[in-house]
Amino acid sequence: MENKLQYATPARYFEEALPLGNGTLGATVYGGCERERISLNHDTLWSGKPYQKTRRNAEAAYREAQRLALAGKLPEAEKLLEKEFTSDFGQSYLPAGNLWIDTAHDAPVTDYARELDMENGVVRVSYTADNVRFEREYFVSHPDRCICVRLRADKPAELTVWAESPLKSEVRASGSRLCLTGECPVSIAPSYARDVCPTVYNGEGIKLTAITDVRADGAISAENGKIRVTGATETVLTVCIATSFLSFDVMPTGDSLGACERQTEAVRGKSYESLFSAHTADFSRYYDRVKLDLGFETPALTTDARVKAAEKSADLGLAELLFNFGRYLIIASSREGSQAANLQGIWNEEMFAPWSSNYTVNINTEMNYWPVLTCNLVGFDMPIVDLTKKISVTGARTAKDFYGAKGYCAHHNIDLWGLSTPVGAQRNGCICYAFWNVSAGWLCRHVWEHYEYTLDREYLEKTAYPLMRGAAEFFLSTLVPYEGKYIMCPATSPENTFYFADGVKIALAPYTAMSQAIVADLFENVSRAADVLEIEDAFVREIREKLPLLMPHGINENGTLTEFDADRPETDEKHRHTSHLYGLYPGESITVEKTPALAEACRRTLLRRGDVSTGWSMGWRVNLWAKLGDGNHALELVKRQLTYVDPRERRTWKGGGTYPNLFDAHPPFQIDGNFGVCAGIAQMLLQSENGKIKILPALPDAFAEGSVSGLLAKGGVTVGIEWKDGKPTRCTLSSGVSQSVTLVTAYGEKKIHLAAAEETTVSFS
Ligand code: FUC
Repeated sequence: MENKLQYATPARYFEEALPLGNGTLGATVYGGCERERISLNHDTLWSGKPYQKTRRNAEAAYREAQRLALAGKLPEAEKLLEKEFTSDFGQSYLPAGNLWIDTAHDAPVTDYARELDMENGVVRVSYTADNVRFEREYFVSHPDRCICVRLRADKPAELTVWAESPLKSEVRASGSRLCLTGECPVSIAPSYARDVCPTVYNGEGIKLTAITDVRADGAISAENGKIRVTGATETVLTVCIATSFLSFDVMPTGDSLGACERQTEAVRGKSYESLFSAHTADFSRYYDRVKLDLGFETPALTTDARVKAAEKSADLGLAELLFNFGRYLIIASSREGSQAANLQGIWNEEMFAPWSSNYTVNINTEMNYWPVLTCNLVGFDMPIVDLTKKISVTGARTAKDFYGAKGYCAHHNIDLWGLSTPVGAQRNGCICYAFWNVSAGWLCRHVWEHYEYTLDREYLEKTAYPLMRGAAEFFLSTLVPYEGKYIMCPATSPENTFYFADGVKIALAPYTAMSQAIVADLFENVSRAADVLEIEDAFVREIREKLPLLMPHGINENGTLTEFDADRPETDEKHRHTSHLYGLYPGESITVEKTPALAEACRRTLLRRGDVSTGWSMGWRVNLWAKLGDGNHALELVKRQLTYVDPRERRTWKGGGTYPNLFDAHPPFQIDGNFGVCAGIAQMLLQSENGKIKILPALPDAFAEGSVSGLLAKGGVTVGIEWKDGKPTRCTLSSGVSQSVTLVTAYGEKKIHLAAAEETTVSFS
């Protein structure tokens, strides 16, 4: 079983260091001997304060752009939107700082080992120096809301603990405590637009307090802003972090110092052993829900060496490791009540992180949540539901101001404050990402799926349906009639462009496959939700009337799926986004059985786009191939995603792959690819849609024998599978409620009845 990441040297780069987290607090551990670095994060540490952008003439510009687009004047429509519709970029996710531990070793280090034990959420480092054996253990506790580090030496040793932060900050040491206080800028530019605004501190930004409390069996003293420990064989550091963030719509005036002090006191009253056991019991309870065994031998190599070696000879155990790492990262970065996992989950060391480490919702944020429910982590998806709630508030104003529309909408970027307006700041070419108004529809797929996996009617009625209804109302009030159908007009297909005329590249079309597919998906799900809730009103009637009238997919002359309104000449045949395939995955409208011609068009599209792409893009393609039932091609993509990326090339923008710490490389690091590939591997084994549970729907030939337990299918059915020679031998199913399900296997379809809370075993021979 592949449950560990292992290394023989300390990390030099972030992409070699090991991430720990409890959804809110993040710690990235380098494992240095002479000097240890632990970088610190808190998920509410962002630049900015509550804000809502608007543009005075936006609605008029939108209407005029719509008229121009319908008249075929696409470049004019695009320019107009660029100048009159886009507004400022959003705010950034910021680092809290670093905790440093200096030791007094001056001898060479031997017998070094560093590992991430994913089952328990623990990092361990051990080595020998000066004939002393050093052993360290690190974890981030959810029950006790703190970062813990225990440093042991088999002879009394000394160390110095200090901290610093790139924020406006100061550090004080007194007694056995180190207190870092800081302030976030109230405004900061994104990394790609540092020219557009300066970094501004005016006292209104979020405040931070991080208290490191030191206990040791030796002497502890505070000296020059640092804590010094001497003559100790055991030192325990606990770090509590609090911020003044209260809510996206309230000034951040919370008492971070008071909150942090209270938490520090609460932790102080507990022994290291009790902190450790509460943490491991909590973490492993979730991690152990799923067990995958693909039966491959684990080679005696460190994890980074394995990834490198896999380029020459396949190491398929890495697929199992990558799957488990995805589950590990969910538990560490997204817990009920935490902020949604952002572009880097919760792990970021930079003031100007790539793409502000914010929420890019034209694929990236949603991809973070693809594996959550199938991997039996119900509840860990709630942060994305909460994110949707946030934009249902800010996005109502955006819908009104920018579109004169009902309901709510958001565009391609969201931040802690619920940014919902189009960004781009009038930059040339910004429309390809900025003018994209269907994100609430995509987010609502997650809102709905929580119901599908839990059958929690109260959640559906009180939380999901109102959110889905608001998003659908926006679409109902913006759809326009066109050639006997309804379209969202104008529209883009995230970040792709086409040649409008010789040498004229544009992004704006009268409509696009993705916008149409997202609207159709939402309307379909609203209709299903209304059935469950027995709602039959004018709104539901309109949804059901318009659903069959939405402009459907088209197929190009070369057999690929049409991305824009027509068979437009591509500017980049290998483009990383596969937005037009939304209906295949994550949507469900295209399936090999129901819509074979469209499924074939998707297959041809994927072949044309090729396999080599950015990390997340390959992650998406694993899922798309799995949905097409082609496990072998899906596995090819997993192997590609395992391409070793040297951390020194973190900003080269060369092909995607995997860093030594298994973080996905766009490059640079983006966590979405980790979650995408995790979901894709799950989809090789289990898919559930339209009342059917598909067992091993896309098993690669190379995974001939194995077993998995604890996956979750829609309907809240826990599924275990054992297989041999590529075919299932045994399947176990259990559900909290009694229900009938249709099992689809290589042997055909079988209807079975599941009694509430009883395990049903189906054997195949
Ligand atoms: C989308 C993608 C980019 C990148 C960014 C964060 O804009 O097109 O490749 O992943 O999000």
